[in-house]
Amino acid sequence: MDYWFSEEHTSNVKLSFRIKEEIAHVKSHYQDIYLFETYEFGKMLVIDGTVQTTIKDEFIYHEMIVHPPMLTHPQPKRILIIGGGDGGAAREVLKHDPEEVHVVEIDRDVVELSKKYLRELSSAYQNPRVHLHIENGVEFVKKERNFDVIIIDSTDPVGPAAGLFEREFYESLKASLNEGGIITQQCGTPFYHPEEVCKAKNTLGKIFRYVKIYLAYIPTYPSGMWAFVMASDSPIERRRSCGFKTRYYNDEIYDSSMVLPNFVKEYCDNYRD
Ligand code: AG3
Repeated sequence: MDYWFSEEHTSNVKLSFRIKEEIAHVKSHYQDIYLFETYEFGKMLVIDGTVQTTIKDEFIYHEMIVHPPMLTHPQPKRILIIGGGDGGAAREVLKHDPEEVHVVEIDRDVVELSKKYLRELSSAYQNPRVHLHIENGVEFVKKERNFDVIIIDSTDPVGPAAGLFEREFYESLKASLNEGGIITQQCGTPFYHPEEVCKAKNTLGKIFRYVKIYLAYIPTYPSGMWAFVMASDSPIERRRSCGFKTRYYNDEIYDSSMVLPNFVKEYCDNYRD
């Protein structure tokens, strides 16, 4: 019997994956979490019906949420990751040889499942420079400061992650950054939800001097076209090259990922809230 998991991308579009095995299903305090073994993408983490990461394409997302901001900052030493409980972003951050990496994940079950089944990502937790905090990121940034780079690796802006896309949270982020600091956030698909992408850009633009959207192509996410946003009070430009091997990111991609199609530019230029 065929077993398929489908994520609903809109009420009229679904993307389906043929499942070899359901490895785990946990209803945590916050979310409904599945770990599947899929035929095409290997292990896949699904939260509240949305694909978070798969072994086959996670490198694209994790390289792109980490390397652009890390190579924009002249000397990133203290890094904060909000969300990112699977450890994938922390694994990429470690390649930059930082002094400290703090991962603030609200849902302990995401971390536990990843430690058990997604070793390719969660191996980062074995590094003594990585400090895990099971806490609400919104509260964490109200009290902790002095970060050079803050990476917000959350779920979609509905449900437990909604507060991570609000102005008040962005203001706390700014207060938690060192001079020259930078933040980056995954902000959804401009194809189906340009309003989410442009809202993030617009709100950050009220607080930070420089804001840039950039894109990556992620096969398992809705429409495949995914947006991230960087914000800083220092100009956003590449200050260093990447000194290690990558599978998606390269120095040309730093610039090309910020070149936006007209429908995205126009939507954001006309966006008001
Ligand atoms: N976090 C962003 C996933 C967003 C996917 N959205 C969706 N499938 N509708 C990924 C976490 C990886 N560390």
